[in-house]
Amino acid sequence: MAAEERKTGPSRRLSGRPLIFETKGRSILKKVAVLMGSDSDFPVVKKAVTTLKGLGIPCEARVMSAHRTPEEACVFARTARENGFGVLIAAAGKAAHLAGVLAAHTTLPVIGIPIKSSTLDGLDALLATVQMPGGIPVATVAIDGAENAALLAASMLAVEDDVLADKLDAMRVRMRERVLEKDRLLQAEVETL
Ligand code: C2R
Repeated sequence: MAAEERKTGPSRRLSGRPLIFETKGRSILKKVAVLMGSDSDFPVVKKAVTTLKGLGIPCEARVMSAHRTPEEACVFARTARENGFGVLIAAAGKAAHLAGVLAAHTTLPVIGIPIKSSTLDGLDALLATVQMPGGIPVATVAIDGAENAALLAASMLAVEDDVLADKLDAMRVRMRERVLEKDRLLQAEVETL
């Protein structure tokens, strides 16, 4: 959808009512917390931080563990809303309980990143993160899916922020152009075979 259409057009109406963005260009961004069970997760989690920063979203990155620092993790989640956070991203490997425990202590959206470890290739963390019992949701991205975790957090914040929504649209346009260019190059190479 074109940026102009987003701001003014009828396509973002629901039941005949316009959605919330009465003021054009409004941007009141909440922070995103990027929490990881260990500093050993950071090489993967870094992509979430760079993606958020690239979109101009304020974020804080912390090492925090439901196992090793349970008090800090619970307090962080309980106070996250009043501390200006809108979304929590939680990355953990192995018995990955961090995202679920944070989600138990806040009704802010929690996005889990299962981190690949050496022994079970991340399947352990994926199942521990995704298989939440009913009532306490965790939105789980792919194993090591740090970029998508950041983009999903951005999409959540963009529900009420049309400046951010425009940035996400622009990213999609650039991505489409890159893929179309790759397709053109592939066609040219296939011609030579
Ligand atoms: P170390 O490298 O520090 O031994 O940690 C971390 O996310 C990391 O991937 C090994 C792995 O343990 C994970 N960890 C969790 C939690 N805390 C640490 N899964 C948790 O609270 O869920």
